[in-house]
Amino acid sequence: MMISKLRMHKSDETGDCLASPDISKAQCKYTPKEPVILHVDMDAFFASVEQKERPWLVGKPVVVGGDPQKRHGVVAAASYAAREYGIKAGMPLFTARRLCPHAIFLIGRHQDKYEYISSRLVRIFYQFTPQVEPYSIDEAFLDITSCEKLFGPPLQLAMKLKEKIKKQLGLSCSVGIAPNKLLAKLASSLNKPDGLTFIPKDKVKEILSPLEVAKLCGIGDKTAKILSSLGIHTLGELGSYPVEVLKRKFGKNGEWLHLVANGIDHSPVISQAPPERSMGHERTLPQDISEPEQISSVLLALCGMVARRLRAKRFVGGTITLRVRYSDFVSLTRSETIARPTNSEHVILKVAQKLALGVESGIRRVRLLGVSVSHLTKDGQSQQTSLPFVEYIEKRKKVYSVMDRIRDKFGEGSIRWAGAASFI
Ligand code: DCP
Ligand code: CA
Repeated sequence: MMISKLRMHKSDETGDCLASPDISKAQCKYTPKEPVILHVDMDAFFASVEQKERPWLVGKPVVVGGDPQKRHGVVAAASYAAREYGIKAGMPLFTARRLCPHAIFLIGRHQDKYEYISSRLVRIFYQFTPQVEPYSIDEAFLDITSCEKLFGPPLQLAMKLKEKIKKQLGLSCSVGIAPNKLLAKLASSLNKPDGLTFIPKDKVKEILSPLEVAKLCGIGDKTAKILSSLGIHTLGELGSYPVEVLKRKFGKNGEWLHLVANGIDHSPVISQAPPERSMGHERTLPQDISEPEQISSVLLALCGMVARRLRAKRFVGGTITLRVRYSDFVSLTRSETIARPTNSEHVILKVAQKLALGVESGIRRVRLLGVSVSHLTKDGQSQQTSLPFVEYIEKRKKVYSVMDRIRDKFGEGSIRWAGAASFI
């Protein structure tokens, strides 16, 4: 098996490889009860997603941000080739253009797409452990303390995870493994891109000491500046600085700075429920139907229920699936993916009706109908909508919200759209 860039830690001049390919040896240092935390961070996330879609951009300087023609707008993501020119996230786009005029500038307007990849990523994490804490759109902590029996030692698990992400999403990530979240996050940042770094408990001090204070998550530029004015530049210097002086200078944070500089962090991985894959409803009808109006009426009721569930969990879905079972028990499903994920029953209905036309549901007698929505992502992401429709969509959203509240209070059957089947 190919091991992807198992690199030595920069500070390790002895050649004692932290992420040793000799996994069994590295692994011996963990006793089963010690926490094993893994941090995953996708490499140049938005830029890599764009490169995956357009393979000819792979290896090229790619910058994702706002419109480069406009003077405002900043870099959201820069490919690693772009970073060689000094381009980094948060930099004004015109500066990035000056640094590398031949870079490919893409407008990052596809937040939904990135959210969708992110939700697929989270699903991959849950295949390894139920203890998953998504940290940002492209980062997560995984508590893999008890996963050895299923997936082997932590480094082996990490390699399997990296391979799975590569195979299923076509993207690379960097992984850090350590005894706590703080150190796992640090570890994943040490060998980017496509890195795999292991910080064993007995090397924490050695690894942390020479690093600049700002390398640690939570120590920003402002704090680093104040520390620098005290003559503290490295984590080694910070860790051995009198904690009382730090407390006087930083208040409560003084103690925290002392602890983290010594690699101490007891924060648990706060896992969330695994994301739902799809939401749907189906009904066996009281009698077989074939009239298009009857079918539409049932579909409207089903779409209303699905959309309500999506809204309740603040999801939108991009793929709509219709399931039909005929009176002769033959069943089939048809799906369509829409450009803008939705939780509107009217949008779902429109697609379901179109799909129903394609399965002769107006000709053959139908016994069961079902509608489901998959490719779920969280609602509320920026979706570009042409202006005339914004007002219309907002009005509709208000109606949905009022109907949802009425149903919350008086029950599901208390209100329904005119034309929706009442027996559902
Ligand atoms: N992002 C953004 N604006 C920023 C920073 C980030 O829109 N100022 C978006 C784009 C990034 C994504 O969030 O691709 C993830 O942010 P990261 O900080 O993890 O950066 P990258 O994944 O791009 O790069 P790295 O390989 O350094 O993690
Ligand atoms: Ca990242």
